[in-house]
Amino acid sequence: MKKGSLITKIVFVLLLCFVVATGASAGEFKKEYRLTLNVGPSFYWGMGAAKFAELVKEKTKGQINVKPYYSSILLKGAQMKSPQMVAKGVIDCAMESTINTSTVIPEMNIFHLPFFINNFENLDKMEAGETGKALFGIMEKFGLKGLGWAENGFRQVTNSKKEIRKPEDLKGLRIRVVGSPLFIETFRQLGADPVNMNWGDAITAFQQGVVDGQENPVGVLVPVQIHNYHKFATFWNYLVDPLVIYWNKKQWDAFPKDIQEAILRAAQEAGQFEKALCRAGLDGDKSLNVLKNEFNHTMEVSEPVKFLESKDMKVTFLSDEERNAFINATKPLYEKWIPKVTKDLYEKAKGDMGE
Ligand code: X2X
Repeated sequence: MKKGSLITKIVFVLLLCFVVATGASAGEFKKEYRLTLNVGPSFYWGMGAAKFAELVKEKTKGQINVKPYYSSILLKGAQMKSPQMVAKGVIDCAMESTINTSTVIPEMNIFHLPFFINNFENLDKMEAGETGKALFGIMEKFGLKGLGWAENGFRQVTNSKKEIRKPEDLKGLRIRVVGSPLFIETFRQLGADPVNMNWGDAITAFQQGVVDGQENPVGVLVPVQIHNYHKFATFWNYLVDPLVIYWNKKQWDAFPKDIQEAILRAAQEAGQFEKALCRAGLDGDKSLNVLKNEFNHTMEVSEPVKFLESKDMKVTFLSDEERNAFINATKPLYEKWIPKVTKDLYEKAKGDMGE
């Protein structure tokens, strides 16, 4: 045999081995991993999901392709169903509000007890502390692997009728709330007339005046241009909904270690980015600086309160005394809801917050 042809043969065999090896590893993964979320791509939460998909691709060197499916399209709008669908493996993963996870995992309501958490510091401590650990443990039992936290934000109430400064101001107002019993009970307790509705139907309801008001954080209020429908906002930070990035556990457990690590890092980083979007202009310069220095991102609306005011909204902040009236009015709910979130988790949350 000529020397040249032997080298050609060796190169050919090596090439074949390479093709088989890479082909086999590409075949381990699905072409697309479907991620569900409840809002559209222009929301800060939607931008966070796009960031997660981008970072997963980058950190797994193109091996894992996550595609966000916005506006609960995979759930036909039924926003509370994401955990079941991901646990069953019908959908691969999610970036979802704790509210939308709470009918399946009631312990998530720890974030939604009215006037319990009150500020970003407390929330961060809970997520990083015993509360976060316990919640991820509960999710695992349900077939979901929690990867990291992001945020929708502290929720504020808006309406088209009048300024809200005291519980009596809510009397008779038709307020759209998400289909969670805790939200319905909270607004009933305050004397309002809560209307349970999926987010997918809410904008039409605002446009048509089917409801007088709603409650959501600035990461939703600004992109959705709530000022087109409502003239009054009360910034009362009454509760918060973090977002959880989670994956079907069975699928997750089958991923190789390096892929798991890469996706985890993507979830942490996307969470940090998305939180900063939602907090920008609400925590001094802190989040604006994170966006600028770590993500080279400039906010279109860097001062959400001023932005809403510039659109002729009346934005009301409550005095301590006014706030106390709401706290007292909603306190009776704790008796029923602490057992539902469990006393143990409630104590863990208080411990994390240093209370
Ligand atoms: O439905 C809502 O209000 C929203 C968009 O905030 C959630 O998905 C929890």
